Amino acid sequence: MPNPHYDLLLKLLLIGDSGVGKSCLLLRFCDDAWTPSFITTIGIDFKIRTIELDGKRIKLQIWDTAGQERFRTITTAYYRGAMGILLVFDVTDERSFQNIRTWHSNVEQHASEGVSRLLVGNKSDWTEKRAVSQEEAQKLADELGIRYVETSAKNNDQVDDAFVGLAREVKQKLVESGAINPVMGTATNQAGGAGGNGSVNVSAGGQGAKQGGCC
Ligand SMILES: Nc1nc2c(ncn2[C@@H]2O[C@H](COP(=O)(O)OP(=O)(O)OP(=O)(O)O)[C@@H](O)[C@H]2O)c(=O)[nH]1
Ligand SMILES: [Mg+2]
Repeated sequence: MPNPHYDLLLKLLLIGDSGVGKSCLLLRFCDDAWTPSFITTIGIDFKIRTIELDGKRIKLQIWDTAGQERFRTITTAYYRGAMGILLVFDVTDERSFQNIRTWHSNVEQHASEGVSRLLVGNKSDWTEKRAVSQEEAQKLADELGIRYVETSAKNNDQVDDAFVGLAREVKQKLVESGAINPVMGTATNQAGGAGGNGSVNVSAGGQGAKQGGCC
């Protein structure tokens, strides 16, 4: 039966060191909210937002992982089902930038082949504390063959661009691979889901389709 609420379901994943602002980016994108307090993520969480792309309703299921090392086994299990991954660092924290190489090799090791990736430098509002230049970050992104976006969850700067841009890239790849047709009505094969509606089955780690939550 056709799903009346969306034409395509995409699963995105946020990874990066603890404290870089992954949960704040998600809170900003899904709820347009901001909090200065740091409540570290325990395990994994997710939020949903439906956007419109080329006249189609795209439901984004965005998984937010804990950056802390002790949750690494749980969080890595979610890489496989991701269609797009945001590798987030904090532009005021050099170490979080250096660790991007490790996060990227984890993606190479555990995510599905051909997954779309985006490098995100968060906290761009905090100019006086900046430790990583835009040029430096762009150079790394070029080396990894991915795009770079600088965001501020606090000031709501480029947050939509980051998530929507990645969703657009994922959708484009699905069209190019033939998993969905350009108008998303038919030819869904393994990426297809509900009633030939172009929905993508993105269940990961045995999680049910709840509206948000934690392991
Ligand atoms: N100035 C500034 N601070 C931010 C921004 N985004 C997040 N923060 C702050 O950074 C801290 C950590 O943010 P979180 O989103 O919880 O970090 P996280 O990456 O989810 O951390 P883990 O869940 O432990 O992996 C909080 O105190 C936020 O208020 C931003 O864009 N600008
Ligand atoms: Mg978090």
